[in-house]
Amino acid sequence: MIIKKFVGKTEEEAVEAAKKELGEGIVIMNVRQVKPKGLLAAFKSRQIEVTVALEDEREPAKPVRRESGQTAEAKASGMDADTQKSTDKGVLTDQSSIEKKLDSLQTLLESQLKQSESAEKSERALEERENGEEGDKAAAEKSPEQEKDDEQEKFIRLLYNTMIENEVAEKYANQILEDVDKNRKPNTPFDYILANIYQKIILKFGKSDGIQPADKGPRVVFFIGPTGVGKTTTIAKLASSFAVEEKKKTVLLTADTYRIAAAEQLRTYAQILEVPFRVIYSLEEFQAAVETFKDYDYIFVDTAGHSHQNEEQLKQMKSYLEILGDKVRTQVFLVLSATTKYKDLLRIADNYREIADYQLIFTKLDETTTLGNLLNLKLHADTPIAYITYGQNVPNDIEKFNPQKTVKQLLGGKA
Ligand SMILES: Nc1nc2c(ncn2[C@@H]2O[C@H](COP(=O)(O)OP(=O)(O)OP(=O)(O)O)[C@@H](O)[C@H]2O)c(=O)[nH]1
Ligand SMILES: [Mg+2]
Repeated sequence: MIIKKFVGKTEEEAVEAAKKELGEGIVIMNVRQVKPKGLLAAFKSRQIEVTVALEDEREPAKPVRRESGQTAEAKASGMDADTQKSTDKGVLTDQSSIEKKLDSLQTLLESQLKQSESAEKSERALEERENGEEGDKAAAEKSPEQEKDDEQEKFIRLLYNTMIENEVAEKYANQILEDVDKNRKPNTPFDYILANIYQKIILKFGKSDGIQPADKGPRVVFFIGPTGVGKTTTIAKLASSFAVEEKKKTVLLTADTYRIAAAEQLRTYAQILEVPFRVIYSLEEFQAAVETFKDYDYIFVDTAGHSHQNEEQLKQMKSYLEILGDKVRTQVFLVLSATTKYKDLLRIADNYREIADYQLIFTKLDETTTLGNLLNLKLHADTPIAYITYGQNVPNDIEKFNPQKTVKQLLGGKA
């Protein structure tokens, strides 16, 4: 894994610089404001520092030979001897310490960054020395201390249990930790292990782009999903952001003609946002509406929530998704509630997969404290989470999905 920092006037600028150097595959680990340094600092504007990671095929940093009293890794990570002693004793293997560590993940990432650089340097130095002279071999072959190994294992088990408590599916928790477990060495500091796990999960979430403008013509965006998950409310939140904040030409359509109240709900939002609204009763009406609004930026389509087991309705929805053909750019979002049971979510995701490729939106994060299903569904459906919603307030309670907060929570950080 490559981890690197980039600085820019804005987050976008820093991310652009990162993409230029490392390619499109980067994942953002952390974003923070940095104060300019130096004599003229007061005259310089604040900058944004973005830490990015890129999974690569290279081997992880090799273990570093122990130096007197303090491991080279601990030294490299800027840990003083006392801190190291306390981690050796396993002080970190309780929840409150992990929370503290997670609160300062930026520092962890930094120490890991320094550490891998310094590990490479030490390794090179070691190779040079070994090539140059005999002896010293005994020290290089020093066996790992069992006690430390046990403490590390305890630490990893604690993280595993925390993930399971957060309802991360066992198979995914195992996948993540097995990898870390395999690569740890007796002198790997806990900080390094934790930062490594954090990064692994962030990379598993990957990146998502959310709703994107079409190159030409409108972007037709469908919202599908089970009853009552918050499709209509989510459309209102997003429409507000696009129509009001970004001043994009937006129109709301509803194909939900099963309940009069459902159409009225969206009509009311359209009136408040002062955007056009249509109820669609047939495929022909749908095509006509898309034609009418061909100069618009976004056409949001609300659909009827129904049981994902109702094949007739699923088929009908599929025909809506397909009727526009290749000429019109579409995007589909499967809206899921974070409060739905894991097994049901899997079935829903599978059934809707048959009608479209979708990205995910998770609603009602305010109604649950366990976010494991976000990771489970991302990995099961192999599709990004684009947005999360966390309340009934339109337009505020929505944001683009940012895995950093969720991953901290999955590892026992504060909500
Ligand atoms: N707590 C909470 N409630 C939400 C959230 N999003 C939507 N709701 C509520 O969930 C209920 C259902 O929301 P709708 O937007 O009507 O859901 P829908 O998916 O359109 O439902 P149908 O059209 O019946 O399939 C409403 O009371 C919303 O206020 C959320 O993020 N958190
Ligand atoms: Mg609805």
